Amino acid sequence: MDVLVFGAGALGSLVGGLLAREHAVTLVGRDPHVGRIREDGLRISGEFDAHVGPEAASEVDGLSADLALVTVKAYDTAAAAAALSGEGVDIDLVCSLQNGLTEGELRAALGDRVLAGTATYGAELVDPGRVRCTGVGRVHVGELDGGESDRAERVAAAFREAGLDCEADPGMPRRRWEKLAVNAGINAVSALARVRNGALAEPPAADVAERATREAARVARAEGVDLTGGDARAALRTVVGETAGNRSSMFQDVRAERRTEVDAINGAVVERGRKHGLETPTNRTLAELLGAWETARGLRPA
Ligand code: KPL
Repeated sequence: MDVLVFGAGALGSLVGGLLAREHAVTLVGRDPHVGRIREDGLRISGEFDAHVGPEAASEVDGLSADLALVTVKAYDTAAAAAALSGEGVDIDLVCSLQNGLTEGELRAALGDRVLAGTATYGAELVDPGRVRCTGVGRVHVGELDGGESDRAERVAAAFREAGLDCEADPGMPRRRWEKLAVNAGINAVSALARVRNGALAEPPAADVAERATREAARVARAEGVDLTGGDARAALRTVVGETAGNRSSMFQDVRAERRTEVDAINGAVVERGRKHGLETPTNRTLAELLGAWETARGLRPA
C-alpha cells in the first residue's frame, strides 16, 4: 500500500516509520526533521528498533497515495484538508490519527473518503530523524458514523502486516469519544503538572484526570454515545498504564513552548457540553489554565 503521512511529528513519524517496514511511505513534515530523514533515514528506538528509509517531503504537491494518514496537530486540520484536496494530489482514502474530533473538518473538504482513527502509541521526537516509541498502544480505524467497513478492514490489515497492533472497529463514534475522554484526563493534567503519564495513576493527579475524563463521558452520552463514566475511567487507567513512561503530546508541547491542543481536547468537551446545558468545570479550568499559558507566550492566534 502507498501511504502518505501528513504530519511528521512524533506520532506520525513513529507510525509512518513502522509502516515503512512493509509499505511505500512518504512522510510530509518540516525541516530539519524531513531533511535528516532524506539524508540518513529514520531511526526508531524504545519499544522498537528500526532504521527505515521512507520518502520525506515538506509539501504534498503532486503526490498520490492509496491512503493518507493525517497526524498534524488538531489546529492544523484545515490546512491539512486544503493540502490533501489540492490540485494534483491524488488520494483514495484519508484516515485521521489526531487528537480531538477533527474528522468532521476533514470530511467537509475531502468527502466520504475520510475514515476515523485513533492511536494510543506513545511517541517522542528525540532529534531530527529520530523517534522513540515510549508506549506500545493500539490503532483503531473505522467509519466515522460507525458500521462494518471493508475499506477499514483493508487499512487495518495493512497496519498489521507492518507489525502494528491495529483493528477495524465498527464502533468508531464511541471509540473517538472514549479517546477524547482519555486525552481530556491525561494531556492537560500531565502538561500542567509536568509529569509523565504514569504519574496520573496516583492521587492527586489521578483524581483531577478522572474528573476530567468523567465529565467528557457525560458530554459523550448527551451526544448519544453510550460511554459510561466507569468505562471511560477504565480506559483512562489502561492508557495511563500502557504509556506510563511517556510524556503526553501536550507535556511535550509545553516543554517545547509550542501551542497545545487544549482547545481541541478540553475546550471541545466544554463547548459540546455547553450545547447540551452541561457544566464541565474541570475541563474548563484545565482549558483556561493552558490557554493563559499560551496567551502569555503569544502562542494563541489573535
Ligand atoms: O494521545 C496521547 C497523547 O499524548 O496525546 C496519549 C495516548 C495520552 C499518549 O500520551
